[in-house]
Amino acid sequence: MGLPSLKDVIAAIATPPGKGAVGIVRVSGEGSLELVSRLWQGKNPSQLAGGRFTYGAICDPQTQEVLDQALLLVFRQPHSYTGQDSAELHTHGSPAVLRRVLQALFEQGARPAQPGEFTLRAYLNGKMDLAQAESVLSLVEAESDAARRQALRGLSAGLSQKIAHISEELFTLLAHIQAWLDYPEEGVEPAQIQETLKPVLLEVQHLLATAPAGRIAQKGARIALVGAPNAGKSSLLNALLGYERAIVTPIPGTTRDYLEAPLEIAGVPIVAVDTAGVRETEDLIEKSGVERALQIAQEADLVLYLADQSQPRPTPPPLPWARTLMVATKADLPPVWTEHSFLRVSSQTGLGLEALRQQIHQRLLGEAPEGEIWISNERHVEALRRAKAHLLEAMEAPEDLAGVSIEMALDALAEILGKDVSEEVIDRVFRNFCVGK
Ligand SMILES: Nc1nc2c(ncn2[C@@H]2O[C@H](COP(=O)(O)OP(=O)(O)O)[C@@H](O)[C@H]2O)c(=O)[nH]1
Ligand SMILES: [Mg+2]
Repeated sequence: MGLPSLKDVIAAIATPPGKGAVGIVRVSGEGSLELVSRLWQGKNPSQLAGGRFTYGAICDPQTQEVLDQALLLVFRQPHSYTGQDSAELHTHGSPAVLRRVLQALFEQGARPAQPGEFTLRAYLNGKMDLAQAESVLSLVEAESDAARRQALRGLSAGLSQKIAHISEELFTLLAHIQAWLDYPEEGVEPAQIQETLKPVLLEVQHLLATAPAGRIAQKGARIALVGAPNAGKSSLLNALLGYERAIVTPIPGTTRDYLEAPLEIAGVPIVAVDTAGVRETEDLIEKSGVERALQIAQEADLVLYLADQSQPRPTPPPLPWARTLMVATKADLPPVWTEHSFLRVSSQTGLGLEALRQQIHQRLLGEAPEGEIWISNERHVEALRRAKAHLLEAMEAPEDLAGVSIEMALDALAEILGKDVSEEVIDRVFRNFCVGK
């Protein structure tokens, strides 16, 4: 099918559907200012300086009917988002106005923009690389402060610079290897190849290690609260939420199903799942609740295993222990047992709650230090994994073959920035954008 032409003038509504204070129609492409001028009553857009607003009215050129009073913002190539002459019409935020304005633009020869086509043009015109374009999408979709920060870091080329830096080292090494192949007497020692590759490999591994945290910052995490009946799960959920969401009773087996509640810990959107108490039971409803609880624990990003320290210690259920935090509840009551691996918490007095929040944050995002680039995009993860595999190959290979593996690692890294990628890859990236972005 091929990528859409860069030459056409494209137009789209850039603001979300529905009514709003302001609505924005975007236009971009060669001749877009001349096209807009045919609808514009006011200062001639073709004579307006880039980056300037002007006030006027939008008219239907055929009937001379005024469609709305509006602001017009003009950008001149290459100083625009797309790198082309572009304009934004800021109208009143009425769907009726926006539709009519768009219609009039189409009648004057603009065509509807495809999803993400403005950003696609920015990428194809060299205004940003593919990783930055993907950050635009991540930023639009960011639902937490952590996700916003990461997307913004990507947009300001944080990842791109890191990839460029790693690639440079590999190019230099490649040149040395080439020289050695041409003039064996003055080239690199085999050990030198490994020495140079080691830190590069570490950097790639370091980036890959941030992927789980990056994904959680972008999409949020699910935390399951699991434990025996009466362990204090519902009370802890309420304490974390700060309001009474779940029913708390002294009767074991109150929560027979599960319930979900959204909360935020250190800027990360979290869905906490309160589950049925885990115990041997003959009650059919409770039994399926218990099975479901263990299932939810298996699927959660993090499990809180709760055990009441004022009662004899229960037998722990089968849980994914590597991603389970152990919590000793009712710490305001005298302990029957103590165990260092358990964090002592009282939902009643709030004791240990802050420490628990910190531990949750640490477990979810701990691999990815604040202030660094986190990988959150599946395409980047996949390319980095390939780069890592090729670098490992290069470490093992005889020096005359190491170069081939290094070249393949470089290709994988270049894909992240969108150098020499297929149209299919580009298409897949931009398909997820909305129209008008
Ligand atoms: N003293 C004390 N009692 C608690 C605490 N947390 C829960 N409980 C009590 O333990 C009982 C069971 O609590 P609940 O949250 O319903 O446990 P769940 O069955 O695991 O959901 C209720 O009577 C709660 O009031 C706590 O931190 N301190
Ligand atoms: Mg409960």
